[in-house]
Amino acid sequence: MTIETAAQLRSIVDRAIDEVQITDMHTHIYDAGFGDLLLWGIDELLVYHYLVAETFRYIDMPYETFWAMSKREQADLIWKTLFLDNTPYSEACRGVLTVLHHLDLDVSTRDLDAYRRFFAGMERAEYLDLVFKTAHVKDVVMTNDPFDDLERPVWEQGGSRDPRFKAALRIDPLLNGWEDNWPRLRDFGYAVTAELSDATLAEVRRFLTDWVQRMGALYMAVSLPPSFAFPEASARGTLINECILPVCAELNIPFAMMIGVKKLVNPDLRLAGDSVGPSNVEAVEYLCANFPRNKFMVTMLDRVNQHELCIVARKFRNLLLFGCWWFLNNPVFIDEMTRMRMETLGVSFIPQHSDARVLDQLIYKWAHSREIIGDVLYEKYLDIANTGWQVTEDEVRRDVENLFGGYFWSFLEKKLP
Ligand code: RAT
Ligand code: ZN
Repeated sequence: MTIETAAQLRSIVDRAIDEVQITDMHTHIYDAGFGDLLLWGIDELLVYHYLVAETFRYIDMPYETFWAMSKREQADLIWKTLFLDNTPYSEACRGVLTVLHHLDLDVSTRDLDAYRRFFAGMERAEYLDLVFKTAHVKDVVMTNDPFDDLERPVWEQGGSRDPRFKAALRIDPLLNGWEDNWPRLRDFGYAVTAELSDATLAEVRRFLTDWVQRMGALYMAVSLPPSFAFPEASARGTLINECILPVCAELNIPFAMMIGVKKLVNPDLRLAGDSVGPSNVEAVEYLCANFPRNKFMVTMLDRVNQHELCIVARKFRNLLLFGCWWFLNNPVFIDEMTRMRMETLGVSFIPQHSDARVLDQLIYKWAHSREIIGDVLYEKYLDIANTGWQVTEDEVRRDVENLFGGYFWSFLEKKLP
């Protein structure tokens, strides 16, 4: 192929990537109706748990001293440690700089107070619009936990009203801590007991159905440890089998499993204290094979699981892979995983979600990922162009639309026979 054709292809891909409006299918941000649950601004960006973990690589301060500090003091310390005393090129540090840069703030001044003044002058609703526009995001899926005492009352009073924010019912407390959490279900008005009798299981199904409907949840989701197995003689195994899968099938919504997190290996770090371990892909294979009428969305945290998971997705149309999750949300892994997935699955996967906890993070997570995904896509088109295959601009746009949200929405609509 000629250099001119390659350059033309590059600009078609760049244009499509630049113009696509993204659906971000897994975040931890909330619409303004959730009040203080919506985090934004420079101090929130700095106290992001990814940066807390990195800061403790350099400081000897006792953990309790750090946690006793105000948010502003923590942000000051993190700024000094990671941005001034050291060079901020880790992915999470670079992200803060990308956000400031996209907001037209001058990062060369290193003037934290000036950045604070910029955010203090912003009105929340106006800023929310600006972030969505700058990030090229049209809608996001939240993570919604009815066991959260700050969040539950908002839903009980009518819930999310901003149509850009969609819900996902998160059920970690149910599946990962039945023994501790079943009394809470009883407090919510469901007649359950510790023992998973038929009556209790029926009440759990009623709870799930009520909450999916109340939230308009697009899917149910859980994060799971590396030891996750299925089938399994445990409360979690029984609840998945008897409650989650039947309710998801009945309501035709996917069950999203995020597998591979080792919770609190260092509890002193709090939210930053979780780690990773290789998981058992066979549990996913078993679920897909034995519940063909259920739809599953899966992401795994350990790099070593990614190839096997791609192959399982080739075998089961009821499985949709998504995102480069958490410790894999680094350029090196996004590049590798996107290539591997494109080479094994074509365009039938969701390359990325943001996992943003702070509104502004939508800007950097998507700026960084769009660039990498665009580069990989261009190379893939180039490879087939070298055989003489001509890809049209409309086809490039179709693929990009699918990768950045279209495929997610069609999977939600899919009805399996
Ligand atoms: O990426 C994160 O911020 C993690 O702390 C988790 O929230 C993870 O993404 C999850 O959804 O469990
Ligand atoms: Zn998450």
